[in-house]
Amino acid sequence: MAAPKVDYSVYLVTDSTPAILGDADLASVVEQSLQGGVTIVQYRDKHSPRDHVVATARKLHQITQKYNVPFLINDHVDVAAEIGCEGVHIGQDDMAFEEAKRLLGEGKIIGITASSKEEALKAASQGATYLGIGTVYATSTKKDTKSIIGPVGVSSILAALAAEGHGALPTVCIGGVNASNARDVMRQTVSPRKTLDGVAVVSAIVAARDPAAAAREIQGAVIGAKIPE
Ligand code: TZP
Ligand code: MG
Repeated sequence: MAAPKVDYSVYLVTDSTPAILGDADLASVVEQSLQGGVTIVQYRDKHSPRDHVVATARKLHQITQKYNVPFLINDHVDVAAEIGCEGVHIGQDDMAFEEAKRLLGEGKIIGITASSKEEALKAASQGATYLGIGTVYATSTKKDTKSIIGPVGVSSILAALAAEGHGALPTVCIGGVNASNARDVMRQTVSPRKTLDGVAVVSAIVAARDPAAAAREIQGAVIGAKIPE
């Protein structure tokens, strides 16, 4: 069975570090963001032991299911297979795509990070469900970002995808996106025959005083940018 149709407009990527989450409760932040209109959630946890990741993933998955929103796990493909969530997001240095597909089985979402045309085209031809393109703007959330490619870099990756027959592959951009620049990034990255499907956001929602309001504002900006004026 093919993976179901997904709305990538407002893609929340979580962060449990004190610098971003502060003393807030992650499950509560995720639920508030869903109330504000987040359309897909990725649980990203680079530091916790596996048993904590499994327990948190189960808890967050229960919440996203109430909102009928897909729940993905970053890196931990085995945990995604164990809890039966909707998919995973993997980077260029993580588990190979084919191995992730074998572990998860059919019908799951496998997103891949791409920061260059080469990475994007390789991921697309392997059969990635969607691409996370970036880093678009400077961010302090991820320390090892390879390069800041800007809207121009995103746009040229989109153009290359379209030119190679991957115009229908869903794409989001990531890195430094917030309510103030979401509309611009959606607009500025448009390339012939291909636009972004949404924006992926960490700190602008997780570190927000009001995650629901932050998500709502970003949703408004993305939807506004999708409607031609
Ligand atoms: N990949 C590229 S940038 C990034 C990831 C996971 C972090 C983006 O965080 P923020 O807070 O939305 O800038
Ligand atoms: Mg990774």
